[in-house]
Amino acid sequence: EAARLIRGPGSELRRFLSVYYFGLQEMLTKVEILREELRLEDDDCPIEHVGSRLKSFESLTAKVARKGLPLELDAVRESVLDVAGIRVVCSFVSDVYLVADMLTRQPDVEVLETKDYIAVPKANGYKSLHLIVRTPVHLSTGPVWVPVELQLRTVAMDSWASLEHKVFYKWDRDVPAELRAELLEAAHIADRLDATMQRLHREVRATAP
Ligand code: 0O2
Repeated sequence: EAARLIRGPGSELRRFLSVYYFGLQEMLTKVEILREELRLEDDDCPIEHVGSRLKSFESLTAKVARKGLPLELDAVRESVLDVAGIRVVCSFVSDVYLVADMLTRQPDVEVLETKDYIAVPKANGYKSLHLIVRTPVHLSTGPVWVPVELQLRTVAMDSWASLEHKVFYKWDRDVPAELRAELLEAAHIADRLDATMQRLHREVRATAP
């Protein structure tokens, strides 16, 4: 999908998006190397799966409109920091912070913004750790630091978020109150699952032969 977007028509947009595509590849490589290394050390890898996307042109223009910005590439460059996005799904809540720390300790990864929706969930029940980081991409003209949004969450949080996302768009952002309440209850169930899995994980680590 990302590769298709940068080959599309419109060279200015193509150049604009290509820089995010390169930033995405750089950051993705860091995540994949970390994942491989941790997997080699221990079969019990804290990263379950990794996804990535370049924001679609439709989603980008909708966000620009929501923020009341002009549809100009300079304004978008300054104000939309999630054009490139990576989702890292981890086994346990503690792994989310462990992996975030391992990635952001790298000298060429600079944290621009942190939103910890695990510590302070959104009112609808959404939980994830969001980081905006930037990393250098070495172009023919020199280095360009590219922002990438990292979303880190557990399997339970991910499963809740993907269902909620579908419901949200199915109802065109206007989800009936009853359904919202059920989604909130489901988020609490996901929390309890995470807490139990975390406790079992600790017990197994402490007692396994
Ligand atoms: P898509 O399709 O993922 O691109 P800001 O960027 O700070 O101006 P924003 O975009 O609200 O404001 O930032 P935030 O809160 O960090 O959320 C950005 C992304 O997090 C969203 O991207 C979703 O992927 C995810 N997200 C945030 N809140 C929710 C939620 O309540 N439910 C679900 N399922 N996902 C959420 P986009 O831009 O919406 O879309």
